[in-house]
Amino acid sequence: MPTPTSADKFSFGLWTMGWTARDQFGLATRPALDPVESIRKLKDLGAWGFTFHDNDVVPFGASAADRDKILGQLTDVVDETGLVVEMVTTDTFSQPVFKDGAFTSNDRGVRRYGLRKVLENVDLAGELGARIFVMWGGREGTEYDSSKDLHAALDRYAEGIDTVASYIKSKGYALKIALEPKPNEPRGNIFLPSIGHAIAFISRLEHGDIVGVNPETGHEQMATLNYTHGLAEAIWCEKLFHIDLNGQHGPMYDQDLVFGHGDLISAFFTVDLLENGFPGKPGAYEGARHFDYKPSRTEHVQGQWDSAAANMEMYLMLKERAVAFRADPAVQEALEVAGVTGLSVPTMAAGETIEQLLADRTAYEDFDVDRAGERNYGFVQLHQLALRHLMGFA
Ligand code: 3MF
Ligand code: MG
Ligand code: MG
Ligand code: MG
Repeated sequence: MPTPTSADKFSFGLWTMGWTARDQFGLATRPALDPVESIRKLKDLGAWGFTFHDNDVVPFGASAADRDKILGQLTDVVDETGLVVEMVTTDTFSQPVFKDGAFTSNDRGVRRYGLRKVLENVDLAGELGARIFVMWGGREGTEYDSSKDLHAALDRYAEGIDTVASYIKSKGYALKIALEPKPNEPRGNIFLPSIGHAIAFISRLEHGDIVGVNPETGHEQMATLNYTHGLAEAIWCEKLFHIDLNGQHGPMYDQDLVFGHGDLISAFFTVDLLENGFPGKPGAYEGARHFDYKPSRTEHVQGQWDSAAANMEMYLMLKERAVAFRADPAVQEALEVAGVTGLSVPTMAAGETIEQLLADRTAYEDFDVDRAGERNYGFVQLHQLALRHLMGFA
């Protein structure tokens, strides 16, 4: 089995394997893990970095003295292990105060409080040298459309993000914001439900230059969207700043399974895209391979760590297969036959004008549409080759 090293840039949220498995219907099934011990354990397993919400390490409402003590312990273990704090995020969803959102709450006092909580955490992220500040607005949304002025909600959301971005710039932190889309859960409908919605929103911001996205596998799949396509568009827009990898079985609750334990074929093509898809192109993703999963409620401490290791193993096994897939001469030939390689040839000739295209009879009047309609693209055979590689039969 391939084993992870820091060069693989694997990273975990402390809330992931640390989840005590309290859910809608049941109590916690295991004790909370000590963040300091978790960081040591992640290092032993071969991870490169870790991430956290403010309240994963500092309890909500802790005194300044307690906060400083806890953060001191955190920086000590960072020095000891050499693990990288690559991303920091703020919890604006757990506490009752945020039940109608933080930046888009109908209550202006809550909005101002939410903004202050986030700005405090930006300072922490900046001081710890994190490069990415994820914002998942899990409570920004509605159950009932009558409850929200939707235009004003988007104005307030943009105002909030722009305020945070302008604060980052004014402080000179090397931080970029990554918005995390999710269609629903815990709200009935969450604002910025998909990668595409988030990218369109970012284009309307004043400080959108330092704002991108943090797409999560399961979040897109809950909305029946293709995660790999979403990543590709985010890269193409030069907006893929971070990723949350995990597993999901189609449109149901947010399962947060181990990466590859949901839709394995989709996971294969996600890894193929990340490893082989855009090397050297503008926006190519070089950040952490970050996992946002949950050990299932049936697991106790051993299962928590086994599942963390499984994420990295899945990624590396898929990477090995994706690299072999691309290197296989039979695959290269099938890609040619299928026209995959030909898609990078511009449709218009170099320097060709629209007038010249309109005058080109071979493009239209004399084009053999019947013959083109009879082309066998061979996509099924190409996919079969991919699956042979995925299943180890190539
Ligand atoms: C919820 C999530 C969140 C975000 C996190 C920011 C608790 O479905 O995915 O995890 O990822 O808040 O990173
Ligand atoms: Mg999630
Ligand atoms: Mg999830
Ligand atoms: Mg997530």
